[in-house]
Amino acid sequence: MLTTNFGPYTYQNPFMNASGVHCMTIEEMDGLAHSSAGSFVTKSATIVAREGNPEPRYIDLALGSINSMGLPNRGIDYYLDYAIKKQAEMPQDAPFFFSVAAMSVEENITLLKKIQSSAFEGITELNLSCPNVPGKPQVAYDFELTAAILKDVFSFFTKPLGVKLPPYFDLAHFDQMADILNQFPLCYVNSVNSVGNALFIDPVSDTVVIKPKEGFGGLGGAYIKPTALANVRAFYTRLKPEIKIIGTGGIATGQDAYEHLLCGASLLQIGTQLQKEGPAVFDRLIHELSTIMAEKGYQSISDFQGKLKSITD
Ligand code: RRO
Repeated sequence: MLTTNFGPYTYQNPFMNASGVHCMTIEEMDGLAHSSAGSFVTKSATIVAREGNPEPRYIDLALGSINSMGLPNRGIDYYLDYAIKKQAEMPQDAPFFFSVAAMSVEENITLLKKIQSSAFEGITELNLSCPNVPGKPQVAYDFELTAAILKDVFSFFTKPLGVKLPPYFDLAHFDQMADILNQFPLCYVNSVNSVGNALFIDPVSDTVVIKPKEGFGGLGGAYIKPTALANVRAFYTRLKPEIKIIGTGGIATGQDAYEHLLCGASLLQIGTQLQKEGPAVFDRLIHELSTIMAEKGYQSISDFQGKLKSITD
């Protein structure tokens, strides 16, 4: 019932982790591979392993989470070795996702050249939206830089590639970014990364709740669902149909998942709620989404995907 098509691929269900959650180590990634999730993505990798920012750097909140992890990861070789071994065990029409993030244009190119020349046959996600590295603005808020990077990348990269985007808040920005993305043979866009540089205050101690960047960090969870839905919908209605949408942001229930699919998402990533609940979240979401679909009389996701209704006279 929950089978979802994603370009040439078919997944058993649309649910997977959001990069950064439950995917730093081989043990965590294997945990996802053996869970009910339809797929998984690795933690964004850089060329050299990184410790990330000082702790506390992630905090669960009643309505979501705030984080400033600072791109901690084991380095690309760790994830690429794992991915190449693991892909042999996975169905060929449902490959998993390999995320990379860089501190510079040159590092982006080096990372993707490494993947291009490797035996990895899955899907690569280029994270253009890390909000938490001190002194490094998010690439995807710089439209010219984003276009230049994609031009460089597609001069040599021929494997399936998608981009992870931050939330945008202006229709003009949706238009501009969609114009850029439509010029490239992207397989998908993933909207959204966390809402960058939020600030949460502990009401008892009057202090910030995470240590890096004087408490500023990326917001996730229920706080950001309406923004995530807007971004999914805005790109679904602007991008060429070959570019699929992964919906990420504020999915904690079957209803949240249903809404992302209604806006046009093909796959759904769970960040904050996976961190709070662990991989059992996927069983619950599968059950809840199936129940909603049955109540509405839908047999498959394609029956309602993208079919959000407007109010007309
Ligand atoms: O590691 C992080 O601080 C981080 C990254 Br790379 C990202 O893309 N999104 C996020 O919320 N945190």
